[in-house]
Amino acid sequence: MQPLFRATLLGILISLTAACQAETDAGKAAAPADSAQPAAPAEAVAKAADAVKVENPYARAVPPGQPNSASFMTLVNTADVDHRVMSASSPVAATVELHTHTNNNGVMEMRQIPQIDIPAKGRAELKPGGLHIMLIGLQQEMKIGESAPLTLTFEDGSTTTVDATIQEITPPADAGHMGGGMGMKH
Ligand SMILES: [Cu+2]
Repeated sequence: MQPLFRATLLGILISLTAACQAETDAGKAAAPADSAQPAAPAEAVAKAADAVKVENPYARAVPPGQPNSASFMTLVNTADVDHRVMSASSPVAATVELHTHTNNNGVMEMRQIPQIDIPAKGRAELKPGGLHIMLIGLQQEMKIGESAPLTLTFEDGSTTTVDATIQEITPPADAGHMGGGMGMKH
């Protein structure tokens, strides 16, 4: 009885090992390349909108009749990968564009840019005289103390909506032509 029992046990062990091996092989064969690394898919499905935090969103108060304003904020990327803001929209303006300022032979000029990059574990500062979100063709007054909803769309299509506090913003002292440019050029 004893030898038979031992033989049976050994048989079970062998078949278990074999089954285990077969399962592993099957698993390997069936697994697509991307599930071979468990961490990768989790990273890939993390939305840009969840990874990028918006700090202190605000917008420039403008007198009635002014056609344009601008919004500013700090974008903080908490992820290990770069993210990008591709566009923005707001019910307060007919057109919303991503802009930056460039110094063109001593004259500060605004121009539209295709995207705002937020490096991995880094930040992008949108501030007067630099990167900003241009609100063109205001649909309502931009009154101090009120707020303007602003939706950012990232490279993966995910979105974040923030309320930009409307504040009085004086142009930087060294802005030169910029103060006029902000109001007149767009
Ligand atoms: Cu602008």
